[in-house]
Amino acid sequence: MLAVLKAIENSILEISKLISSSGDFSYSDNKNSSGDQQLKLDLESDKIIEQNLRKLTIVQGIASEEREDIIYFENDKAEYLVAYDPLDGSSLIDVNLSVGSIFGIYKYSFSGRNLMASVYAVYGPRVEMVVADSTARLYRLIQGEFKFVRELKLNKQGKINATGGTQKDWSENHKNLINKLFQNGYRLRYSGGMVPDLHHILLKGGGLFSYPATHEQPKGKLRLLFEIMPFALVFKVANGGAIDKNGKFILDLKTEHLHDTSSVFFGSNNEISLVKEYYGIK
Ligand code: AHM
Ligand code: MG
Repeated sequence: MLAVLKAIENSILEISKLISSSGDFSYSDNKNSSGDQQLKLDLESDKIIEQNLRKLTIVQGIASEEREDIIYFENDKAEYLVAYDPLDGSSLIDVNLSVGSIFGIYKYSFSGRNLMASVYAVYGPRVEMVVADSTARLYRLIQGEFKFVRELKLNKQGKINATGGTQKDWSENHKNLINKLFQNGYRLRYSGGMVPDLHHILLKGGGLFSYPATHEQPKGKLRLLFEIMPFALVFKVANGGAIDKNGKFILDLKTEHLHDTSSVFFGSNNEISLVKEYYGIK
C-alpha cells in the first residue's frame, strides 16, 4: 500500500508542475464516458498517473474517469485496483480557480466495501494532499516535499453550504433544505470544483456539500468510484457523513457500471441529520 501511496504522491507532484507550467488549456477532440469534452491537461494528467502506477507489481489495474474501461496490468494476482479522476473541475482551469485529483485504492474489486484508502490533492495557491484510511491526514507541499500538517476532524456542525446542480431543476425537498440552511445562518460557498469545495468544509470543520438528484439528472452528476466514494471515506473517518438521497451510506452503494453516478450529501453530523429530515428519510 505504501508503494501505491508513493506513486500517487509522485503523480500529484508531476501534475502540479504540469498545471503551473502549461499555457495550453485548450480542449482535445475527445469526449469521456460521461460525455464531457476532455482538455489536453485531463489527458496528460491521466497519462502521468497511469505511468506511475504501471511500475508497481502490486497494482492489478486502474480505472480513470477519462477512460471507458478498466485497464488491467499484467499482474493478475496483485491486490490493488486504483480508480481516479486525474483533474477534477478542469473546466475551471482557464479561470485560474483551484482544481484537484482524486484517488480511491480498492482491494480486489471496485466496490465501496473494498475501498482501503483514498487520496486527494488540491492545486490552489498551495498544493495540499489528504490521505485517508483509518484517519484523514492533511499534508502541504513545502519546498518540493509533502509535510504532515494535522489530522482532519469535523465538528458536529459548521456554517458552510455548498450545493450544486441546476437550481431550476431542484426538487421541493432540496429547495426547502437549502432555504432552511440559509435561514439558520449558513453562508454559500461553491466554487464549482468538488475538491476545493469539500476541502473547504473539511478544513473549516463542518458544513454541507450537496449535489442532488434532479429531474434532468435523476442519478446526480458525480461519479461513485472516481469521485464520491474516495471522499466518503474521508468524511467517515473525519467524523462526518456521506449519504445519497435515500440516506444510504455512499460506500454501501452498489455500482453496475464503472462510470455510475449518485446524488450525494457530504457533511458534519448535524447537517446530515437535517438532510434526512428534509428528504423524509427515517
Ligand atoms: P468533472 O469531473 O468533469 O470536472 O466534473 C465534476 C465537477 C465537480 O468538481 C463539481 O462539483 C461539479 O462538477 C460541478 O458541476 P456543476 O457545474 O453542475 O455545479
Ligand atoms: Mg471529476
